[in-house]
Amino acid sequence: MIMDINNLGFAKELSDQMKKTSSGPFIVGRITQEHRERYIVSTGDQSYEAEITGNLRFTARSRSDFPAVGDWVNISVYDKDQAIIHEILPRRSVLERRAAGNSADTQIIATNIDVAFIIQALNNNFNMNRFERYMSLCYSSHIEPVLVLSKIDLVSDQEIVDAVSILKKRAGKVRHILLSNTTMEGLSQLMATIEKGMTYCVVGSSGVGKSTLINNLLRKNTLKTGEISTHTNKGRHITEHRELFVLENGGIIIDTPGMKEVGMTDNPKGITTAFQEIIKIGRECKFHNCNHINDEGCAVLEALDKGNIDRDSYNNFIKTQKEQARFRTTIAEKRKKEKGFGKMLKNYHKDINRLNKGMHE
Ligand SMILES: Nc1nc2c(ncn2[C@@H]2O[C@H](COP(=O)(O)OP(=O)(O)O)[C@@H](O)[C@H]2O)c(=O)[nH]1
Ligand SMILES: [Mg+2]
Ligand SMILES: [Zn+2]
Repeated sequence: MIMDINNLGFAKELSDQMKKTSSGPFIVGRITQEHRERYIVSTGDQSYEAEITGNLRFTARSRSDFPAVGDWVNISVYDKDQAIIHEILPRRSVLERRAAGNSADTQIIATNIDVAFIIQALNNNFNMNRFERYMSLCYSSHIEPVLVLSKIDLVSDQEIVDAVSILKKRAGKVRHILLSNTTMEGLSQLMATIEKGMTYCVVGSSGVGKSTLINNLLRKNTLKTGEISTHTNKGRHITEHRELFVLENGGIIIDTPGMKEVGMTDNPKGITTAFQEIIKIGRECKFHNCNHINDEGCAVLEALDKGNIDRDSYNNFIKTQKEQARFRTTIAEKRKKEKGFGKMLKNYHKDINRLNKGMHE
């Protein structure tokens, strides 16, 4: 296949955008890999090892100001296969989570994504609450979630039926696919959802079959796969990384490392969309700022009593919302501290100026 920039999903809207923003002798490429602030950028027909400019690094205020896999970037080439990244072009969508630990930062999973395949292995990893978390992250940024239940070859038919009934009850409108990377059941259904020029990513815990799925889609063993024991850390160690691939049918797909925590970001849109049934009923509550926990005249609690809202889903809704509120507090505190620090710096410079003046007088 002869490749050019269009094979990476380069769209007209982007080229229009570029005409407006870019200047200088740059060429545009897409980040296909990231290894600790070193990047691989592809222009379709060529790949470059790239670093960001000092200026980009210097003006970065948070981790999301650094390039991520999926980003469109302006680069300048200075050697056969070496380049400098000057600018990140505006992101059409960003899949991100709260950074692990107790930080006030978010971490980008991938950018410019149309569809996320959220994978859970049915034999030991199925968890509807976690699905709802991933769905919330997708809906925060116009990304369509597709729920994939993998390793169906390892479970009984009854287990499949039970899982699907939970999916239908709690995410009835969301597409789902039953998959085995071993028998290939469901692979053609998944392949059929992939369109030319659109960008997809696979997300989920470690060991659920993300890389195996991509190998199957590529029809070759490009990515290393294997069981990682999370308890003992023994066994074959797979260095997991983010990487973008172009499939034969023209779809673009990004592999991501396994995630242990799926922390909510501060964007409330995702949770509101993922739990829209609850939100809709909540419009009937007596008070418009009802928090649906113990308020008088709460339509959500009433629906819960009548069995019109799934109790597990409700509990997860309350939990993720609380977590989001806490995260927002953490961010607000951080900003306040930064502001305080900024003020201190200002005063410091004022003092220095005054001293300097005094010396000259
Ligand atoms: N039985 C079975 N094993 C699978 C399936 N998908 C992946 N595996 C195996 O599960 C292990 C982890 O797969 P991998 O793709 O590395 O998971 P990742 O961490 O999500 O990328 C490997 O040993 C795969 O061969 C599946 O559908 N059925
Ligand atoms: Mg993997
Ligand atoms: Zn209410």
